[in-house]
Amino acid sequence: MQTSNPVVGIIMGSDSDLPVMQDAKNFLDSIGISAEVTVVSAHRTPLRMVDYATQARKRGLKVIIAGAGGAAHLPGMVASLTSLPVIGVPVKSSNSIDGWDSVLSILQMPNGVPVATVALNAAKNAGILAAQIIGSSDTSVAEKLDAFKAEMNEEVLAKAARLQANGLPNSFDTNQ
Ligand code: RP5
Repeated sequence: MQTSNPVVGIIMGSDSDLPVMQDAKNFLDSIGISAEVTVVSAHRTPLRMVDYATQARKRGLKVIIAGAGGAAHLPGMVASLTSLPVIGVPVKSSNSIDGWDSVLSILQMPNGVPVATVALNAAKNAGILAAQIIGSSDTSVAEKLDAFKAEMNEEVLAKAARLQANGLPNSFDTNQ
């Protein structure tokens, strides 16, 4: 259930992208950023895409995350229609040859229309980046992101300690 007006719009070309794109929603939920999720297809619902992109700012969205696979034109076309930041998630979908088609379709934008492209299927990173964009002007979000980074740091130190405890040699003694 949505508790406040969404500030991040997560859109995808098909519901078949949802298993990947869910990671963006999950991350944003975990730090209390309200996000909406829907299907918008650049090729199959072009007018819906225009409506979504052109109304996004008025509706209160601050960042759009757009995922698509194959000939993945959704992120770039949405970016062409709004001045909100657009984060693109290339999805290795049923119609992707090998994922490179989605990556290059989203990454290789012309000058003037950037899409912040994350790695193949990396919707969690899209969620983190959206939070960082919001956190650049929202201290409470920035504090949660700092805590998230501190937690990752601790997890890696714990992994290093486990390797050493299992007898692997380690001459690197900083604990940072
Ligand atoms: C793309 O085609 C979608 O983003 C999806 O990744 C892919 C396959 O779509 P479906 O055939 O599963 O609807 O436009």
